[in-house]
Amino acid sequence: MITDQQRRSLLADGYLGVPDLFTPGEVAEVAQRLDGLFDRFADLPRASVLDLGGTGGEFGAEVPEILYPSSLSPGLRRTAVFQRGRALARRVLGAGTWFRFDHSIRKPPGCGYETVWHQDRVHKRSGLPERRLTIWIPTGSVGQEDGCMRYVPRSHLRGVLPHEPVPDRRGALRTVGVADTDAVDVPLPLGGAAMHLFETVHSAHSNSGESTRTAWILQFTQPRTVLPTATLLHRAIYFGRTRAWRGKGTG
Ligand SMILES: O=C(O)CCC(=O)C(=O)O
Repeated sequence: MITDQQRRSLLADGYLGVPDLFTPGEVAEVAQRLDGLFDRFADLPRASVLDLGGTGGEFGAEVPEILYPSSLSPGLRRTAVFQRGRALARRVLGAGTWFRFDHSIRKPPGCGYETVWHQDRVHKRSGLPERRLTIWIPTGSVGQEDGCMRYVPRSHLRGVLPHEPVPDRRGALRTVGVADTDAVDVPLPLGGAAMHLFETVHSAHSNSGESTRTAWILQFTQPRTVLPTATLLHRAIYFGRTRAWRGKGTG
């Protein structure tokens, strides 16, 4: 768990790196489940997969992303990593905090794509006032060369900033005018996690290393509000499209 001082630092700077949130065994359980999904990436429901690489690249080979992996492999929500992540989010955001979304992004060795600068709030569908905490959990140690996260300190205090589409990148929206020199890298050992707030400007490095970089990313929100019709509809369509796959014994 995090200390009072770490909580204050997260709320003041908009991000926090914690080196020792989980044991290697706890992370290994998550890694095994995510690997099982990435191994079957081509067979996953269309609604569950994206590729964040170049528009001309081979889908699934560049920067594969799985949406709601814990719906496809429900055992993920029973892991110590999920339980502790949720407890941490409640400690940071307070009562009424609930799990909103998870995804997993993989960068194969030599992946030349950085995750572009952005604020998560820009991708928000509803106009509801809410606070969110993202917990980014790598399945191995990560340094700059492997694709660790980086943050612009205190950028969450600047409101929603202008974003622009990125030519030749699938679906990417980039915060306008961020300089790399504004940023702080957050390398992590195995068992560590990086976390940030909804408005914090962040990105992740490309993976010039020799290991596959996989991260499980959990988003928690507060307060728990009635979801708007469009969001409910979107979720219903997603869960409808993935129902058949969920029955295939992924635990
Ligand atoms: O894992 C990555 O490359 C980036 C993750 C990220 O930016 C996010 O979850 O908002």
